[in-house]
Amino acid sequence: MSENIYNTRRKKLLEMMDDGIAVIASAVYQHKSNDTEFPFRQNSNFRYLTGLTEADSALVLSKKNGKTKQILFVRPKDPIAEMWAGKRLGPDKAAELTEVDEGYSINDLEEKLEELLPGHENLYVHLSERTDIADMARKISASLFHKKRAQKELPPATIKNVGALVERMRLIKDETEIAQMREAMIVTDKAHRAAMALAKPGVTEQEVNALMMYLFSKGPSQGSAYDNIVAGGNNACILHYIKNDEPLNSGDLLLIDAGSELNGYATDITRTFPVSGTFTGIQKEVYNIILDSQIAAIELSKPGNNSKMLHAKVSEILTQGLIDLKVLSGSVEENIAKDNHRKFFPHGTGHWLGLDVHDQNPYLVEGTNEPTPFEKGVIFTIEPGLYFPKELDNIPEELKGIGIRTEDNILITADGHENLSHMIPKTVEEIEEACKQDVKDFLF
Ligand SMILES: [Mn+2]
Repeated sequence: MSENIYNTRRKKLLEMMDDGIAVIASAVYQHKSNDTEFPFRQNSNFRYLTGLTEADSALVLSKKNGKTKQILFVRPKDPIAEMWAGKRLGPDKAAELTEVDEGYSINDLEEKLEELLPGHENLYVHLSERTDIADMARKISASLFHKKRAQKELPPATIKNVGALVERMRLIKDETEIAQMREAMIVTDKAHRAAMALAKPGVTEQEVNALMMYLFSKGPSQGSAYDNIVAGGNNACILHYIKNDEPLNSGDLLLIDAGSELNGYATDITRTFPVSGTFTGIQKEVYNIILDSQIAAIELSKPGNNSKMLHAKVSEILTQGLIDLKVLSGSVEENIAKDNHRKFFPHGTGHWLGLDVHDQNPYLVEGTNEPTPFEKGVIFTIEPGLYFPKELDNIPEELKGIGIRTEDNILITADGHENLSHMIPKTVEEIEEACKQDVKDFLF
């Protein structure tokens, strides 16, 4: 039997660790009200290292005198609790499934840590997630200094961030991870096409969102990776507009930023298209400026390059566009030097993508101010946009109420890139064609 991928990842993490003990906690249920909870989402680092989606669990990895041990703590079997809230694996089954050395009840974590901590130089915890677990481990470590039995083997005296190590591993996606994202992208493509087919004057943002949620949930994806943005007209100028409750108007554009999620892996796609199916002259002009900048950034996506280079290229093309549109005057260089373009392009060009929609991977080379160079297996978004809110003074009247963004998901390959979302309509012609499709084609 081949070793499971999660075991391979844990072994790699153990190799990266100095002598020490790591405690990596799962997510816990978040209380909503009375006896109900918010939808559960597993902690991404814990999922990456175990594949488990159970709440209230912890992984402990020990590396001491050249020997390693992997221990998993999960909720114990409990027939009554399971009758209400679903099956639990239990410690034995969870240990077997994940190929760790030992499995225990999560109720024993504190007691076991007292036994396990002595003799390790470093305590690895996450410094910003499940800080209750980090605090607990640190307190146990401190109390052990005062106990007699700790005289021979001292508890760890140094705290290190395990998140930094796991998140560096997560930067490079392996084939299983890429496969999840490819599959999710098929659904995301379908949902964006369905939205283009459904949208017309009088239909609401809410209805378009509902259709996309239906398709994301129907599968094989398992819902949306983040709160969908379905923003008609001027609403597109609110970058994180998630109210999605207004009617769509003739002559307006509709900006949709929405992606499905599969087994925790996110897709993150934005398309902007005309509500009535045809771009106006000025909409087309702005759209193509953004598209040109995006295509230029995609072309720069290859090993060795970095996000800063892409952002510089996008900023240059968008700023030239703003000059052509008579929004800015002067040269590209002086406008960029004064950050004048930031008023209309206030966000970054993209972000890492993976188990989290804004994947927790390092943006800088450790200990430097240098951007992380692209290498085979990294995945990120490229999402330039321009926004001209109605409320803005001193811009041409015809631009007011236009907000456009185009976003694709890019995988770096050995000698270039692959656009994972290449199939989703993007040029003016492709979009106008997709708007003509019958929405019934997407329903069942
Ligand atoms: Mn994005």
